[in-house]
Amino acid sequence: MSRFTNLAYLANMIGGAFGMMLATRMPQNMTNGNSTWGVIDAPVFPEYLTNNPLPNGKPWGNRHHHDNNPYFNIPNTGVTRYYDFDVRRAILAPDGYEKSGIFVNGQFPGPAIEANWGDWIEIRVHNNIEDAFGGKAEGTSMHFHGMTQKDTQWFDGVPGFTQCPIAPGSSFTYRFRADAYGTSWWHSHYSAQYTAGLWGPMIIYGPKHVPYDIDLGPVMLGDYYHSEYHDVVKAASSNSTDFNVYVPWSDNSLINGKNNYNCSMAADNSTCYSNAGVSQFRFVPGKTHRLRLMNTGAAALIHFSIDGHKMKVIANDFEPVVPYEADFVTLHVGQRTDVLVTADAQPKLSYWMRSTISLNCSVTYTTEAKAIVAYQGNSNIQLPNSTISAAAARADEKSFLCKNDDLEKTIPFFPQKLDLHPGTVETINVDLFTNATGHHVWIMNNATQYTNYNRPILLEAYKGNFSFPDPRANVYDFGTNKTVRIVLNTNYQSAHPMHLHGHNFQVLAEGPGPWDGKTIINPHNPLRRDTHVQRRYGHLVIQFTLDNPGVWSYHCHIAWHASMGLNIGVLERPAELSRAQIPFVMDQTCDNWNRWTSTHVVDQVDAGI
Ligand SMILES: *[C@@H]1O[C@H](CO)[C@@H](O)[C@H](O)[C@H]1NC(C)=O
Ligand SMILES: *[C@@H]1O[C@H](CO)[C@@H](O)[C@H](O)[C@H]1NC(C)=O
Ligand SMILES: *[C@@H]1O[C@H](CO)[C@@H](O)[C@H](O)[C@H]1NC(C)=O
Ligand SMILES: *[C@@H]1O[C@H](CO)[C@@H](O)[C@H](O)[C@H]1NC(C)=O
Ligand SMILES: *[C@@H]1O[C@H](CO)[C@@H](O)[C@H](O)[C@H]1NC(C)=O
Ligand SMILES: *[C@@H]1O[C@H](CO)[C@@H](O)[C@H](O)[C@H]1NC(C)=O
Ligand SMILES: *[C@@H]1O[C@H](CO)[C@@H](O)[C@H](O)[C@H]1NC(C)=O
Ligand SMILES: *[C@@H]1O[C@H](CO)[C@@H](O)[C@H](O)[C@H]1NC(C)=O
Ligand SMILES: CC(=O)N[C@H]1CO[C@H](CO)[C@@H](O)[C@@H]1O
Ligand SMILES: [Cu+2]
Repeated sequence: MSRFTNLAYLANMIGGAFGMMLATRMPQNMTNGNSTWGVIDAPVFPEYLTNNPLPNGKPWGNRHHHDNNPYFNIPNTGVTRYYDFDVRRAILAPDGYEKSGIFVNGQFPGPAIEANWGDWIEIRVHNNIEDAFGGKAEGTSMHFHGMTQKDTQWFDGVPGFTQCPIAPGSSFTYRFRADAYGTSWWHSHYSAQYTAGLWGPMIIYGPKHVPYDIDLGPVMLGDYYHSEYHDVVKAASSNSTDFNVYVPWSDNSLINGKNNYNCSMAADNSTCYSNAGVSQFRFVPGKTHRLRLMNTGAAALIHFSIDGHKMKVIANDFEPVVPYEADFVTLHVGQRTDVLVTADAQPKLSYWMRSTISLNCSVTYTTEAKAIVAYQGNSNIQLPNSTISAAAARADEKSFLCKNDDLEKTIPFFPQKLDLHPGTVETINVDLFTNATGHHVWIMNNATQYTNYNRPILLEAYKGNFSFPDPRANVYDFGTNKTVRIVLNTNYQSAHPMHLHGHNFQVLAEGPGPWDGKTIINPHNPLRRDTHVQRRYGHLVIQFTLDNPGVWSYHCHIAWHASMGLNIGVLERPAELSRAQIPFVMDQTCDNWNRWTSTHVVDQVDAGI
């Protein structure tokens, strides 16, 4: 099955119906495999899952909107949600360009993980990535973005940090608590493998702090590359002196795994179709819809807007915020923003939803992904002729600095004061470095992280070894400090969406130049989330509480930057690790990996995470 032979589709094309018309878009199985993301009238999402009957109404009992900080007072539902992930290579054409990728259950984007706040989630991952479709067998490992993994630090999914990769032909079961609620995603953390298609949304249902009518579910945004991910990583960390080589260009921008592509731009367009079709969403007139925006791409900063509609921001990552109005929303890789949209426009028309790659911050051959918003009752959906709002059209002018919304604007709904006397302050300088052979790597205080897949740091620490003399491990042992403040400064032109595992953090300051050591925005209640942008030529100051023994990656979520070593390990309360119960399966996973790597050469083209 190396090529599609969908007769109905070919007949359609031969019939001359070529272009962007709705009726002639490619069949869903050719573009997105077994996935139904992006089709009109896809099922909307429930308020909470009810398949396991629970007494007393909602599964979170009487926790209501005044005392329901997502990270505290987690309900014990006694329920486990089971998922089975078959990971293997296949050929799909999400934007019309046929290419080999790596998918879960043959779906792109991957299946949604759904749970109620407080449930346990169990995901059995089968690594069936084989030599096929131009790719090779390789390891894998799955990360559940934003989950703190308290007491389950083994299941954070970062290879070389918390586990050995899952060897081809092996399986591994992740088991963790849904210990925060809101919108997130899961993705492979093995090299830049997720950009080959190995990701999907994760929704944890919980109390609402703002009322709405309909949960429209995930709206997954991101840049998209036609080259195989190894090749992109190699180019990014190459010793080419050509900026356009070591800063790779994306080919397209997708919404829920779809967009059209202009095949004339492809070097080889023999298996490229210019009518893949775009995603479609249904609004119910007069109702307020929740859209769970997430940037699941590789490298691009994105602006999101819907023609003719205003949005209200209600959460960033897993943190509810005091609602504010927005004409557009800015998301860098790994970030989520929940918005409410009231369907108050002319219901007979349809409207473009737009996900626009910032050309000031990223490089791409296709800037805009579009999707269609049509109202219920409109049975004859036409291509919209709506136009972008003036404010959204100017989004990129303001974003020359490649930053998130001003910190002043985003107020956590559940206030939390800042500890003004952190146990330790670590200042780290971030820069691009050209090494002796001319290769490009990122340095953090002069060190470039490189992962040893065969000796995960957490497993070493569990055995009582807290010393990582190889500078490439890039481990910071914060011991038993109560709180830690990390200051990142950069003189370089790149911005970085910095993601910390195991925690949500407070953002104290971000701005131009190095931090002055004083300025703190909203110290009585600073912004909290798990991913925030360090702007170009600027600083980002975060602080978090060391309440989660383990080793947690703090890395740039630009896939290519992580590949080029922009990553540190936060070692937290290591002495307590030996008291934690290590599942025996961790050693078994390393045995399987060691056995596989003794007969196969691992082509580790990058830092490994
Ligand atoms: C493929 O590229 C050629 C040359 O640019 C162009 O003439 C042709 O229309 C393209 N095919 C498609 C399907 O876009
Ligand atoms: C498609 O790309 C080709 C080559 O870059 C360009 O000449 C053409 O105008 C593009 N077509 C559209 C509809 O943008
Ligand atoms: C395009 O705009 C015109 C009026 O401006 C309207 O009558 C027509 O229905 C619109 N079409 C769509 C698909 O929205
Ligand atoms: C430079 O970096 C590249 C990519 O990380 C690495 O393969 C190479 O060995 C480094 N060269 C030196 C001299 O360290
Ligand atoms: C680029 O790196 C390769 C090794 O990866 C080395 O052989 C070559 O000399 C380097 N080129 C330059 C210009 O440094
Ligand atoms: C990084 O290296 C430079 C040049 O070798 C040196 O001046 C600087 O002190 C180093 N910085 C750190 C934090 O080690
Ligand atoms: C501790 O772990 C590191 C990294 O795996 C290793 O280099 C070092 O030799 C270990 N030390 C001991 C005492 O085992
Ligand atoms: C606090 O963290 C620093 C590293 O920033 C470390 O040197 C120190 O030992 C830690 N203090 C405690 C009490 O663990
Ligand atoms: C300084 C800079 O490059 N600004 C550009 C940001 O992007 C907008 C729209 O693409 C351009 O008009 C600006 O010139
Ligand atoms: Cu980065």
